Amino acid sequence: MAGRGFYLAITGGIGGAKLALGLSRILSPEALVLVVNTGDDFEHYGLHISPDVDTLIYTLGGQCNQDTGWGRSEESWTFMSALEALGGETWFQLGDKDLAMHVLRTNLLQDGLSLGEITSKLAGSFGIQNSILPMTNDFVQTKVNTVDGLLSFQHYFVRERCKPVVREILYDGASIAAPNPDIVSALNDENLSGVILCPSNPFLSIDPFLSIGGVRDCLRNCRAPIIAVSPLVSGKAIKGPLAKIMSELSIPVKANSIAKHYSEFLDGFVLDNEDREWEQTITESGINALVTNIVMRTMEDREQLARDCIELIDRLAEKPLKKGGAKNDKPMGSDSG
Ligand code: FO1
Repeated sequence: MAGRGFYLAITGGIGGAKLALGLSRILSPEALVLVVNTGDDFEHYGLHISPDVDTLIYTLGGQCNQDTGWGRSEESWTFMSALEALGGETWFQLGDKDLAMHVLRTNLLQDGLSLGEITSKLAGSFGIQNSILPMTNDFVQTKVNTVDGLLSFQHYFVRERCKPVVREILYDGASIAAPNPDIVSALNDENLSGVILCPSNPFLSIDPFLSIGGVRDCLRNCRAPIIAVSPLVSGKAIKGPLAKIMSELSIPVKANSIAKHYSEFLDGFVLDNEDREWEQTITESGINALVTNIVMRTMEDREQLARDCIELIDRLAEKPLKKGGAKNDKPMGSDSG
C-alpha cells in the first residue's frame, strides 16, 4: 500500500456503500476520501432528501437497515402511520429517525450551509472520520425519460419500482453545476494514490457526477490510477435495475460494457470470477483486469474486495499500463514494455 497517500472512492447507492465500508475498515480515515452521488436528491414534503448520502452515512456509521440497504436500523414508523391516517403520500418511506436527517439538512440549507458542510456535520454526528464529499454543492437531479414520459429519479426508482421502459437518462442541472471544489483539489493532489469507482449503477449513481462540467477532464488528467469495480456479475446486477436499464438502452449486459463505459479514463477494472471470459477483451483494450470475488455477502467479503482494489491500484502505480487513450500523457519511458 502506498505511503502517506490517500484513495478517493466514488460511490452511490447500496452496492457502492458496501465497498466504501470495506475500504473504510482497511484504510485509516485520512487515507480514504469518499465522493457520493446526489443525483437521487429530491424535495419531498418540503424536505431536501439526499438518499445516497444518507445510505453512505448510515452504512459507515453502522446504523444502516441491513434488509433494505437504505434507511436506518432500529427504526420506528410513527410519522408514516400518522401521515397515512391523514391521507398523505406514503410511497416514499420515511422512518422517524431518518426524518430527523432530512429536517436538519433542510434547515441547515435554509441557513445557507452548503451540502458539503451539512454532510460533514451529519457524518461527524455518526462518528465517521472519513471526509464524505457530495459530488457538487449545486443541485443536479437525475431524470429518467421513459415510454411513460419523464420521471424524477425517485418516482422512477421507488414509486414506479423501475417498471417503465427507459429511453434516456438525463442529469438536470449538470451543465451549470460545479464539481465540489474539494473533489477537484483531491484529484489534483500529489498525495492521491488512486481512485476507485465503487460497484454502483453507472447510469444512475456514477454518471451524475461524470456529467458535471470538467469532471471527465479531471479524471482523464488524473496522475493516479483509476479503477472501477463491476456492478454486474455474469450479466446480472447484484441489486437494482442495472441489467434492465442496460438492455432497454441496447447496451450488452456484460461486465466489459461497464469497462467500456469508463474507458476514457480507466486504468484498471475488477470483475467477478464468473466473468473471467472478459478478462482478455478488457486487457486488450488497455485496461488492467483483475478477476476476483466481487459479491460482498459478509464483512470479510467487503474487506477482501477493498484489499484487492488497493493492491491493483498500487500495482498500477508502479507499472502503469500503456494506454491508447489521451489520459496517459506521461512519457512511456523504458518500462512501457
Ligand atoms: N427506496 C425504496 O425502494 N423505497 C423507499 O420507500 C425508500 C425510502 C428511502 C428513504 C430514505 C432514503 O435515504 C432512501 C430511501 N430509499 C427507498 C432508497 C432510495 O430510493 C435510493 O435513492 C436508492 O437506494 C438508490 O440509490
